[in-house]
Amino acid sequence: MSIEDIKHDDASTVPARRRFLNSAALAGLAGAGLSVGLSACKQEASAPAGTPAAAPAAHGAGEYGKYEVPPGQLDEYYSFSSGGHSGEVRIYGMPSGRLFKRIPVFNMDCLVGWGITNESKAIIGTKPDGSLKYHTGDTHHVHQSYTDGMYDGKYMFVNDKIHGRLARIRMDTMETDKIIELPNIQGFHGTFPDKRDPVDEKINHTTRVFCGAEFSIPLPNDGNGMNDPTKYHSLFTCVDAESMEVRWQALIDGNCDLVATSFDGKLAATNQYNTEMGAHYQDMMSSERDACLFFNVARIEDAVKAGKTRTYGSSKVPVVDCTKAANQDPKTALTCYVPIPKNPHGVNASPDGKYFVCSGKLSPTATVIQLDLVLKWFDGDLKDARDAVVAEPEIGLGPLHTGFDNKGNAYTTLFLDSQIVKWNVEAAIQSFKGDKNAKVVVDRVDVQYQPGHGFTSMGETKAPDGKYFLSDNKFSKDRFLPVGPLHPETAQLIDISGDKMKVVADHAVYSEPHDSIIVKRDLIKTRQVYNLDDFPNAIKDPKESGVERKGNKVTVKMVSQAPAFSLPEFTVKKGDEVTIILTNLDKVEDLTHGFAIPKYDINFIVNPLETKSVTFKADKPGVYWCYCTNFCHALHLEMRSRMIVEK
Ligand code: RUQ
Ligand code: CUA
Ligand code: CA
Repeated sequence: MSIEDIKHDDASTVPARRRFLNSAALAGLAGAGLSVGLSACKQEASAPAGTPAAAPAAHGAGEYGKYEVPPGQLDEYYSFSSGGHSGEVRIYGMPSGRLFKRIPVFNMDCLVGWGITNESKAIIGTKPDGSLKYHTGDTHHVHQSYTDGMYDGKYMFVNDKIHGRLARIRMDTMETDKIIELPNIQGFHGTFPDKRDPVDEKINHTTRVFCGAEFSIPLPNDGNGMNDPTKYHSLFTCVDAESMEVRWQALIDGNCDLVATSFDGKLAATNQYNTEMGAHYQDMMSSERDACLFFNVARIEDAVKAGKTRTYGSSKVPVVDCTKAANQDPKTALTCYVPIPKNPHGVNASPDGKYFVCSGKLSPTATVIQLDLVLKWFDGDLKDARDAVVAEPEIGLGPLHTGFDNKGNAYTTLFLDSQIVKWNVEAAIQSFKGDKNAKVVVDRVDVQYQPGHGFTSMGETKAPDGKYFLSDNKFSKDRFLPVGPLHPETAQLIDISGDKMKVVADHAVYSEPHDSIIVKRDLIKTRQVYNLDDFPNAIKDPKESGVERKGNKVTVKMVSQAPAFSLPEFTVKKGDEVTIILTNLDKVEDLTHGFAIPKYDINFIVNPLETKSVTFKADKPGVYWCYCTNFCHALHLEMRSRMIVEK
């Protein structure tokens, strides 16, 4: 084998680190580094030169077959993933990694007409002139509603970091049904539904959603005091899961980042990386410890009931004071600040309900906080909040997010090490107590490259199944065919069912997923056809079709039944405000029609028995062929209606 062959092999067939993390080894190949190159090469000895190896040779092709889903078979899990600054949510099948659906949330989507139809505009929110208030969004954290500590298939909640909005997706249709904007905050990042009522034991399902604000702003943010640091604050927000109204907000010291909730409903928490309240990143890293901030939900709600609140600016939302200064006595305190090392990221609840785990980010540690000790602090029986920390193992560089299996192990993404580390929670606790023999770190596996988020199958319920970990990596570099400067991200599927973690699939995903959840398919029940009665404006009978005029306001009522719209043509006048209401009377599963109007920038779909409407100004005289955009029938191309706009 010549040096040329070795170089070639190193670049194309050793996917584990390839040239990006190990360019030093490659550069050294011609000289002293040769042995490094050769040992890496040996792994692939059986692969002919130039074979683009999709997998390390340690596992044969046959073995990978078991992670594939053959044609016609269904996946075992849904994976619901945030879409980052695409503003959407995505649904994948697992383990296949097949993309099933993109749910528009804060973005516009001309396939379904999200942001185009009147109904979707009303959900997204409009300005007084009827145009959309925002066109952008940044989704990070997707979580489902719970009943009895398990996903109940009812709702999914997702944040918009850019404009501070919370959206709800109903799981039966997998469509966004509510969006609200949180007052008094910026940088709404982590979000988590509660799992049980903190007061009423009988309510064993999600009733609240907690939201953490990452950026501090002057309160109120009205142009006053913009350079006065004492005016800057972050708030933690509680939203009612049913009404989607903000119940209360909590004024805190420092910032919020991600959010976790306890299985007993009593505690919600957020990790804080900026307890310094710095405005520049240097200031945000100045102290050795930041905090995990715990909220005593029942006490906060008592304070709200007792009227111990204030408001800011034009917002009517009651704000309780959860700062340290106002909460000196643990017995009455609303919050508990547990100190943890430098700029933590991520806080995750262990499935046994006992612990929250925070990752160090700038510290190579994970911090295990025992929840009953936090409650003990709130009772005045634990001297120092830091004593609620029961383990702080060194696990590697740049720890971010943690998932759990069903055997007491935690899996943490290590951004800087570009690895997933598997560690045992009880062993970490024993080691913290001084047991030198406790084996904390169980396994490590390289991922490609730099994982941000990671999660296990069913990992955020009380019953994780210990089968898969998905590593959502922040860089894909050379893992896929090049597609120009914007690379896809890599979602890597890791089999965690055995002692050793095994990377078993690379899935390319469009930028930029953050958090996801992996949910067993039998927990999700969708419907395939709408109910006509769900839509107050439904046109239930083709005979109701026609054009109604009131002054210059014109309503066009139409139905679709493959392969025709009920109005082959309709006439309006220049200057009319036209509302088209379209009901799809086809009730066959998967029989969706589209409706596009050339030059009027309109396109939307109607699913079986669904009704949608659009409103626009008929400002251009002429003939406009409205046509069905969604393939529906052998005569799909013939499915049209002629809009005549008279001068
Ligand atoms: S969190 S910055 Cu939303 Cu790890 Cu992705
Ligand atoms: Cu209806 Cu295509
Ligand atoms: Ca800090």
